[in-house]
Amino acid sequence: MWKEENNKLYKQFVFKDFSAAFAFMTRVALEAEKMDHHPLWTNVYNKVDIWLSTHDAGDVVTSKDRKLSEKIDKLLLS
Ligand code: H2B
Repeated sequence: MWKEENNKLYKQFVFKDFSAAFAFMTRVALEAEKMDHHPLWTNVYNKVDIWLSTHDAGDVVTSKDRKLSEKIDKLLLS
């Protein structure tokens, strides 16, 4: 579940290893680029933490963030 905290949508994703985590990040990167909406994220081995906010709107959560979060969740299913 995405959590809204500190004006960001946040979720942690856990994979079986680094390769799976990085493959996921590649897919997210392509989607983010298409939307011109880029996440703040970290990756350590099999974990990817993502924070979404809209810098252009003053670093708050907007519909762009909600849309990207939904797309990211859908990437996991396909
Ligand atoms: N990503 C995010 N997360 N928020 C933004 O406001 C944003 C972005 N703005 N990616 C875009 C790029 C903007 O800065 C550029 C100039 O299009």
